[in-house]
Amino acid sequence: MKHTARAHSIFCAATFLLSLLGVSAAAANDPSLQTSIFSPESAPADSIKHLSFLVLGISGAIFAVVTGMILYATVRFRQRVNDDGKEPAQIYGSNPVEAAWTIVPILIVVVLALSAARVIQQIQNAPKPESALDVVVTGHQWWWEFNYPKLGIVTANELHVPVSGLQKRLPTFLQLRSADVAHSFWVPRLAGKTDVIPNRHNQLWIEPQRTGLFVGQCAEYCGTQHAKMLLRVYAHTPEDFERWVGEQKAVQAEDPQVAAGRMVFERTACINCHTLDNTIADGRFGPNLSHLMSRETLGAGALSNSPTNLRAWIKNPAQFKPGVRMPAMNLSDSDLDQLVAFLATLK
Ligand code: HEC
Ligand SMILES: [Cu+2]
Repeated sequence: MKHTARAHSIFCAATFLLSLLGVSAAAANDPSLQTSIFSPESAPADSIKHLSFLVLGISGAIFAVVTGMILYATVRFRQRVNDDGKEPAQIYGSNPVEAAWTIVPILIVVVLALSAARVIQQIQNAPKPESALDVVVTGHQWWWEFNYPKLGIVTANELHVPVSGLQKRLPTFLQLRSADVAHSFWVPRLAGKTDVIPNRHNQLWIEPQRTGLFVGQCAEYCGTQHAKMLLRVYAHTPEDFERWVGEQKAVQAEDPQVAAGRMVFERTACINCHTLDNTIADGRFGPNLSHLMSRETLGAGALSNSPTNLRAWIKNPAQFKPGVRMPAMNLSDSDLDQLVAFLATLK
């Protein structure tokens, strides 16, 4: 019994430490879901890792010295059987000792502050190359809008960017805005977290060096569904990125087979909150639904995207995100089927 209890507490402590590092059980199975700041894949995240090693090194050394001295004192000066009960020698005021424990900590703090300031400066003032991609990111309760102004693309929750090469740098510069409350944009393997604040434009840049999926989340409590305000960043080869851009810009031909579903969409309040190319829908309150099916998730990562899940979402979004800003529209089953058949064609 004792053994299992101890094994259990060791396990708990280990999971706790791992969770501090952002390594969850899911991440162990799927490396693309890893969010550790210790495995950076982009320049700003890399500088942050180096800085954190320095900070952890210095604090680790302080920890070792302090703990060592406490342990030494506890053992060396513990009460013994033949204790004479007298007070030890009382020593007051040693100038060298006072000076040492004032100056040394000041030096340590100065070193930490200056190294942090240098990294912050390097990241914030990094020159923006001509080739950089611009994206305006808007945080909403509880989803992300990604607007590529030069490309004329608006999408949600899943950011697509090219990887940067050694010959040609292709960083992505994100301008962060908020439509409502304070949020925070954080993809740990790509860059440090940056607050998204109403009436303020913050900037952040990422420069992934390899293709793949990098996950993140809103890192500032922003209301009930803050935990389901997830982020996905897909880094593509420049060719694949161009292909994605082409697909997003392509105008969808009207499919007569789903005309009924299209009618349901256009005569329902969906159009007040959502934009959809080629329809009268131009709402800005919810995600842009053009090319909806090119996304892997719905509701900012609340569920994976498939016609079945899409139907369940529209029927009652609050079952996946209680308090969500999209109401259940109480459509009849046949309307719902037609609507989903139509939305499923938005590739
Ligand atoms: C009052 C505004 C409003 C109305 C009306 C509305 N929606 Fe939404 N919708 C939203 C908001 C806000 C979200 C984002 C929810 C979230 O992720 O937290 C959303 C999300 C969605 C999503 C998921 C998109 C994504 O990429 O994650 C779909 C699909 C969708 N709505 C379809 C519809 C359809 C179809 C209708 C009409 C039957 C409709 N909505 C009506 C506001 C609305
Ligand atoms: Cu948020």
